[in-house]
Amino acid sequence: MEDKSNIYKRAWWKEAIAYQIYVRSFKDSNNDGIGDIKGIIEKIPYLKRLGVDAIYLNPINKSPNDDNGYDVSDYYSIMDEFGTMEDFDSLLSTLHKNNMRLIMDLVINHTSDEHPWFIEAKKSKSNKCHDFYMWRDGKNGAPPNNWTSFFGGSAWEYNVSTDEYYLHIFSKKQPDLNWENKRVKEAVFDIINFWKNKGVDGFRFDAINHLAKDPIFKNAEVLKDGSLDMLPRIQNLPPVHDYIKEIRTNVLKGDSIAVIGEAGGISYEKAKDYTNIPEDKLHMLFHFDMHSIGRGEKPWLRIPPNISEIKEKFSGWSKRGNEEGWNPVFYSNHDTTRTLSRLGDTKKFRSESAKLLGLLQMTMRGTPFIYYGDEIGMSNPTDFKLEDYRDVAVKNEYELQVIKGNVKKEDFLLGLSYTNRDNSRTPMQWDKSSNCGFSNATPWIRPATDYLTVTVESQENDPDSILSFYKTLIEIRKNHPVLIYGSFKEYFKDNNQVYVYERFDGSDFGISDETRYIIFLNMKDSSIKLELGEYPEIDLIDDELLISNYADRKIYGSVLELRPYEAFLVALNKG
Ligand code: TEU
Ligand code: CA
Repeated sequence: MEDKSNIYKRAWWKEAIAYQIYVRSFKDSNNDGIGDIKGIIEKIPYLKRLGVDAIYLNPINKSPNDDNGYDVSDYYSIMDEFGTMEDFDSLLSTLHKNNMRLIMDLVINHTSDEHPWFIEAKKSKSNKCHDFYMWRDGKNGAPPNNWTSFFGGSAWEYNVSTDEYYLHIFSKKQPDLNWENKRVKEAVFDIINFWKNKGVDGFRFDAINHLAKDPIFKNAEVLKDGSLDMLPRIQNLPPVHDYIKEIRTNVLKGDSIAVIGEAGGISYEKAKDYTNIPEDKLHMLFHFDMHSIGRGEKPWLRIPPNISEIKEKFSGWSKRGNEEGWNPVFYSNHDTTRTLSRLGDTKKFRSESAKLLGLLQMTMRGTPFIYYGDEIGMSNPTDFKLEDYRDVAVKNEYELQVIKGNVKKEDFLLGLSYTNRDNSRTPMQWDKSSNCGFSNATPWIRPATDYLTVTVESQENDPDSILSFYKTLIEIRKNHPVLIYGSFKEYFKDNNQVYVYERFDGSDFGISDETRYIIFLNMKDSSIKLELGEYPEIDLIDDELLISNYADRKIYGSVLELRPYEAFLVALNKG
């Protein structure tokens, strides 16, 4: 019987407030229009004041930036645009001096096609690096099968020197590594060890669920049921768990270093396949649950956010038992659009809905990952033209969809404004100067449209701002560890407008706080009356209101009127 005690062990990565930084867009210290490591160092005091304990950086290794760092050409160095290894060492030591930590993004499913391994591999079939990648013969001059890339077009690229194709489930400049090859694993273990020995506190392994591809692919037969069937053959296959176990047992033993993986297509029901045995698996799993909320059946068709779906997902993750592993809590990152534009209201109730989203994130069971800019209510640009987009996926998809006449250009553009990743990659809005205080040079991507009004500068000293609200939320979470480790219970489950839940206990983790914390969220832009009578256990009388996004919130009586996007947290002092 394995030792279950470590499931109830407290850990820094369970208690941390994490903050994701898309380095390219955070702060440019040398005015080349691109964010960099020295820029992050400059902003550590800001992050410290916010209450951040750990920063998660998108990839910083050397890269030609076909996919903004997710195409690595040298794992042992820092991307030129982001600075030097000395800058990295200075960042890490400054973070550690501030009692903060660094989680690194490592891309181990594929390399850049400019990585030395691939430059060698494509030379000949007998080259020592050839089987680092996944090669197949074509069929009558066509690719081995009709698999497609996540970024549009075929998942196969022809290589003249060896008259064969290599697999790339992402861009053609991101050839997939062959994890069946022991030498690939050993090479990756060495990379992880290098950064671990430098003192990195955690790793987020990119696209880890894709490390294994299905044997069907070995026959390279054309798939009968079309390329959409491709996903089951390239994600979440059993060997992935063997590879994760090998990483854990060979290089990342124990729980002092956070081991996080990203896995599309997995939600709370199956996450335990990745996280339920701490010593062999991941500590946490990044999912894609919130990415498609609000999307119609075409990218340019939007539907109102499905509140019941949002509740089901967040509750599902929070209800996971300790034995299933730990959770991250987030709704946005660099692969989707801004949360406020997707789930909140940027027009009439910007402040209320941004604060509601913050309150939800800070009272869930799991580690909050604040995506840079969400703490000030940044939102999607509303006026991007085609030439303003930088995402590698846009160029391919535009060719395939518009040039080939399948989609009207205006629909394609509208679809980008609702779904493209660049919406959440605009420069951090520090102040209302010409480039948001991000840079004195023209930024690599245009600022969002609201950059003049939504800024750190305008909010940092405003006690009623979204930023101040996040700071208070973070303090409350840290001062009430039941909100971190406590159990989760939901009320009004079937109501598709309000989200009401309770956090309580936490004694499994040695917390002795009898207080019960009740969270009320009105997830829509209309008021609603809530009859508490059916839940006498939360009939509020003189309990303590810890935080509310409406200044005049009174809690009493058994009927609550919740105003648009009204959100508050009550401490029930009853035992
Ligand atoms: O994203 C992974 C990803 O996009 C796929 O896993 C897919 O979308 C998902 O499985 C759908 O179910 C990571 C990075 O976050 C992204 O920014 C990179 O572009 C991508 O990998 C390639 O490195
Ligand atoms: Ca720079």
